Amino acid sequence: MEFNGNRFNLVYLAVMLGMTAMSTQAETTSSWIEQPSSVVTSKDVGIGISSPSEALHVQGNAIADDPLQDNHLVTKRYVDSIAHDLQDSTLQLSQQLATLTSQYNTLNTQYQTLSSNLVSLESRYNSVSNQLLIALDRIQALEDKLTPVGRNCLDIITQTPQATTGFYLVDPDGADVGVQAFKVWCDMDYQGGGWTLFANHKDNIENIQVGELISPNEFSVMKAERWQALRATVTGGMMFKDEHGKISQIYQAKVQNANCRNIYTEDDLAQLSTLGDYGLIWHHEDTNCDVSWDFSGVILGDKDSTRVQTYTYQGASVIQAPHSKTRFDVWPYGNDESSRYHQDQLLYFVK
Ligand SMILES: [Ca+2]
Repeated sequence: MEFNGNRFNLVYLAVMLGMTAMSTQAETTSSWIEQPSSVVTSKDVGIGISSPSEALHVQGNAIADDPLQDNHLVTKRYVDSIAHDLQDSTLQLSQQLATLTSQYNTLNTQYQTLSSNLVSLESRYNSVSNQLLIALDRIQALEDKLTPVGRNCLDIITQTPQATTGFYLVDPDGADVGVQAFKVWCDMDYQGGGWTLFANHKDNIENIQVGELISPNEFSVMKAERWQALRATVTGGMMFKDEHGKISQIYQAKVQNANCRNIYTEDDLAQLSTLGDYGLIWHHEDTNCDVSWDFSGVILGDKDSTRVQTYTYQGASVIQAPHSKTRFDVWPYGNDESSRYHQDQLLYFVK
């Protein structure tokens, strides 16, 4: 065992001083410590015998079993007791260190095991996730095969009368030609169903967005090539459903015979040409095409520059001017010439 603390050094020095003094005056030297010759050789202290064992109290420096003051030197018994105490403390600390080392080793082993298990679990999780994704892809493929595919929603409900309102796969221009089949939202309830949603729009849209999937939950319009393929299949006309469930309609004859603009002249729903202050997807007017007092129309308009000023309050509206002879076939807005007083949003369907 080694004692390197300052306390031991002080004790050691004190003992040496004490023994030097004793040897100088009595020519006798304690046998319990080696006495360096360089320390102080003359001190006013009492002299012990060859094996001092009792406290000696003297004037000046003192040799004491119980050193309490700065000028006390210490006895071997004191040094032994301190050494014994240090031995005990060191032993206890060693035992605690051994215990802690053992506990650390145990915990470290457990940690290694848990780490290994975690790696294994992560690996299994990744494996299962991949298998799940593969399975979901297969389910989707099967669903697509099971879903009835038609040219439009009317085709689907004709083939499958029990079809309910929701998303279906359509290929308006037929398989393997033109556009690829794509999903559409079909209203299969109103007037026997078969209505295909091609736009969802509201007032105050600065720029119309083209959507991959046109749904009642997102404002967007159908891609141009899909719209062109879909409109070629229309046989029943148009329907517009506002956010309150109110429905307006134009039957197919009027859709086809609009003299100013109809769905067959507007190829890109996101880039409708404007007339006056409107972006119109359908427009019939008794005289001229200047959207004056005798026209009916369906607005699918956005700002798209500063040219259109009415987009903020009737970007999605239907209009039949008071003197228009061409009326909507279904008009739920009373005597008002514009639906803008009653609604802000429209779902645009064809059938
Ligand atoms: Ca096709």
